[in-house]
Amino acid sequence: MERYKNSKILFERAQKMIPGGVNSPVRAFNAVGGTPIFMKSALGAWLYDHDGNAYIDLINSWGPMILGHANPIIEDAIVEALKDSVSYGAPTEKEIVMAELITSMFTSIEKVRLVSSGTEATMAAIRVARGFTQKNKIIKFEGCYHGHGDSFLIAAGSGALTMGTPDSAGITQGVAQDTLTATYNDLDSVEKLIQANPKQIACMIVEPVVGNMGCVLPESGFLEGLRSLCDLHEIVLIFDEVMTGFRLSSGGAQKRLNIKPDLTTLGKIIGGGLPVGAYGGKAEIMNCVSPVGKVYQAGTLSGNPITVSAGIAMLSYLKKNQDVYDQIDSTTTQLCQNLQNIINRLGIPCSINQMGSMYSLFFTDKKVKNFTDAKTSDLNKFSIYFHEMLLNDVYLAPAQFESLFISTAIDTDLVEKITEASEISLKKAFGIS
Ligand code: HOZ
Repeated sequence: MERYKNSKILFERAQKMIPGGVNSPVRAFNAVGGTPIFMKSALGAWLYDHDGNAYIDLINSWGPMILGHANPIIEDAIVEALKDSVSYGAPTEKEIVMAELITSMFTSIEKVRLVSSGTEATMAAIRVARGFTQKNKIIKFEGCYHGHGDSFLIAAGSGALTMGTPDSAGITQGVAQDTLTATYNDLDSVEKLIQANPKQIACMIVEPVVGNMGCVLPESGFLEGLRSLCDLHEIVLIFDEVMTGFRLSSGGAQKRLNIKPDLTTLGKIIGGGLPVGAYGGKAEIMNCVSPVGKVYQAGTLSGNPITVSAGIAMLSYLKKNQDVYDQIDSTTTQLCQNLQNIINRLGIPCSINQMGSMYSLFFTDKKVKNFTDAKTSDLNKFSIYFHEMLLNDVYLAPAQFESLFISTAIDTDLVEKITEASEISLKKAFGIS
C-alpha cells in the first residue's frame, strides 16, 4: 500500500482552500519535495500520521514540546482550566503567576507583557524600543528569523529563506529602509552599520543562538560585543528567545551564555505548546507600554487563561526540575557524537552544530557560522536524506535551514534508532552502498 496515501488525499483537499495547502509555508515540503505528512496525534516521542505511520519527532513543534507530546503535566493543567471557561477578555490572577515565573527565571526581565505569538512579541518589542529611544532604524542579522512582522522579512531565515523569499513581497520601501542587515558572528559588519547611521538605530534584534538558518552558535565574544556596542550607542539590545527561551536553560540562552539583553521575546514553550508570546525586560523600557506609556499594544487573547495555565504548568515544572536540561543536553550530545562518527567513517562533507538540545546537521563541510556558510549546504542531498529518514520513521524539519529539538521522551534506545536511520539515510544521500 502507498505509504502516504491518506496524506496525499488530505493535501489535495487542503490545497483547494488553503494557500499551498498549509497554514505555515515550511510545512508544505517545498524545500524537500513530496507530499506534506498530515499528523493525527502524538504521544511522548512519537508522531502518528493519517496512514498509520509512526515517526520519532525531532521538531517537537519547533521547540516547545520539551517534555514530549501529550505530557500529563501540561494536559491536566489545560483540562482543569477548561472548567472555568476559555476566555474572559479581563485580567486573571494566573497572568500574575505567569509574570512572576518569567521574571524569576529570566533575571533580565523586570516587567513582561503577554501576547499571542512570537511574531507579536517581536513586533511589539521593536515598537517599544523605537518609542523608548525615539529612533527609527533597527539592525537584524542575515538569516535570523523573528516571525512575519514586516520589519523582519528582510534577509529573513526559516521558511522565508527556504521558500527563496528572504525579502518578502508586500513590504513597503519605507519599512525596508529602516531595517539594516548585519552578518551574524561579524561585529565589524555591525559597527559599520552603526557608523553609517549615527544616532538613528533604536534596537538590534538577534537570536542569541540561531535556530532559523539551521542551528548556528555565537562565537566567543560576539554577543558580548553586541552588548558593548549597544551600551556605547544607546541602542536597545533585544534577544529573540522564542526558540531558545526555557530550552537552552531555565533562563534561556542568556543565562547559559551569561549576557543580559535589554528586552527579550519569548513564545511557544511559555504556553506549553499553545499559541502564546511575551516580551519583557528593563522596567524603564517596559514602562513605555500603554497604559503606562505611549507605545500602544493590545490583544483580546493576550494572557488567555487556558494558554497561561499550560504555561504555568510547564514553567513551574522546568523551574523545579533542572535535571531536565542535563537529560536533553546529554541525549543530544550523544546523538550528535554518533552522527559525527558516521560522518567521519563515511568521509562525507557534513558538519554539525549543537548547543544543548538544539542541533543541525548541515550538508556542507564548512563549519556554519553565518548565513553565507549555511547556504553552501547541498539541498538536493538534504532532500534525499530527509525522505529516507521518514521511511526509517524519523521526522525532521522539512528544510535544511531549521534547527532540530530533542525532548525528554527521547531515550537511549531511540537515540540508537535515530542513529541507525541516519546512517542508512546519509548513505542513500551520498550514493554509498
Ligand atoms: N518558522 C517556524 C520555524 N522556524 C516554522 C513554523 C511552522 O511551520 O510550524
